[in-house]
Amino acid sequence: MTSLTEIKVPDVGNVPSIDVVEVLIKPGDVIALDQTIAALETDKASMELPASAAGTVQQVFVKPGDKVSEGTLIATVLAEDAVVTETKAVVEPVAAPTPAAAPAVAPVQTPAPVVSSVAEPAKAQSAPVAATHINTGKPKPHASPSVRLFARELGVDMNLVSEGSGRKGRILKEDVKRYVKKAMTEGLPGASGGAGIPAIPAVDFSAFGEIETQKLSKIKRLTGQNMSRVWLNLPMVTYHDEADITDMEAFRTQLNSEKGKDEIKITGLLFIIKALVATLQQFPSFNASLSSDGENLILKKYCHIGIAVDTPNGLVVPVIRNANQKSIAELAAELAEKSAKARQGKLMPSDMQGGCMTISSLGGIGGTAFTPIVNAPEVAILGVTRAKMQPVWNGSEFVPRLMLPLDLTYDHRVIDGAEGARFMATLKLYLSDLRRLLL
Ligand code: CAO
Repeated sequence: MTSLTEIKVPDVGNVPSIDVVEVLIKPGDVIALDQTIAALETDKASMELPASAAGTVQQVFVKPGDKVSEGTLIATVLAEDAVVTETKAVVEPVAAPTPAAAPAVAPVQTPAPVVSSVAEPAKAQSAPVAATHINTGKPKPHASPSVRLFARELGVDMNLVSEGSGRKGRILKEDVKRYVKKAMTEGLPGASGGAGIPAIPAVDFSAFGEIETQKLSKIKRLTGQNMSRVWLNLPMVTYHDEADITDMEAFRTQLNSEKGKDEIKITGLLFIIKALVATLQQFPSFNASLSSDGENLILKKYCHIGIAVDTPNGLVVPVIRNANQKSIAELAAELAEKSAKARQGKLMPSDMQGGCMTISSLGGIGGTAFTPIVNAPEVAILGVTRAKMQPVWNGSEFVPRLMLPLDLTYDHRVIDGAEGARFMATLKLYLSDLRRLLL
């Protein structure tokens, strides 16, 4: 059964002239019950007009700029099994201009608000922003439904968008765009920890004892911003395993015993770089980055490895270019030079750009495992902690083997668990038998 139903302006409290600000439907649209179909505005309030019937829009009788009043026909709808309710406008107070003397929480008087007959679940569906709204004590921002929808699509909390540039402080699309641009370039405002997450509240620590405030170094501040951005943007998984480096260590010790006093010593990290580049060549999706729109994987034909270096000013990541083409001696010289430069604060920005994958080695300090954060837009990072002699079962007996803990964190949008495990298995194979690097 179908029937033609009229949607009219409901009783909004004896207001003779209401402006049509926006019309959100056109003939042919299929609309749901309570879907917002128009934005109306009086001197004192902004209203979202919900559909009083579901079905296909036949004709729309108003356009933005029209003046309407109670009973004005807005649209006709061909309703199937027509469920028709009495239309009730959802009225929002106008946020501005609020009289300066009025308490911040007091909304401007609205025309006798209409008591909504819409069921509670339907209300919750039509107002998702309100459902997640952090109570700032301020009146709800004044904006049309399409601007709210736009903000919702971008994940913007309308309450954080400062005063709108439209009439009576109405928030326009441009204001939302400006807010997003600001958030992208300057970080999200102090009122929020990012992505709408409430910030950790400020605490007066001096209330509990003596304190001293130290300014963070620029590197620490930038690292902090970058880490937070990566943490919020990347779904990361860390996979842990151990490589048997007993033979590698014997080889390394032998090489170092052959070296003169002033020659650069070979550390295990150099073999790890070698093994990593060989593994990367077998797993191109690890030597890659996601395009910024998330649509494409950009595979890199070069293999530049970043090495996290601990400095007095904080963490920096110099990059060893074309690490796959360098010998252990060349890698040793370059790592020594770059880590010295890093600790003296002499690295140039170009020394830290273009990395394909990063190694973060804490092995010189200790540890059994950790969960390094991917150095995005790279898609994976390898963490290394301290090698330890362990009893390993060889099938007939326990034998002492030097085991190196490895932690592989990857961006799960690009790499799945099985691929991560296979990557680690290959890396372990190279580390446990360096001869395989010759193959
Ligand atoms: N297991 C056991 N011993 C290890 C080891 C490991 N996994 N890794 C290093 N060692 C040993 C080295 O062999 C060396 O021993 P000797 O003094 O007997 O020769 C000693 O520890 C110191 O090594 P190192 O750290 O100076 O040298 P490296 O090549 O292993 O690392 C560098 C170089 C620059 C990566 C390192 O000095 C560094 O800065 N690491 C910190 C990285 C970091 O901060 N990561 C955290 C990032 S996430 O916040």
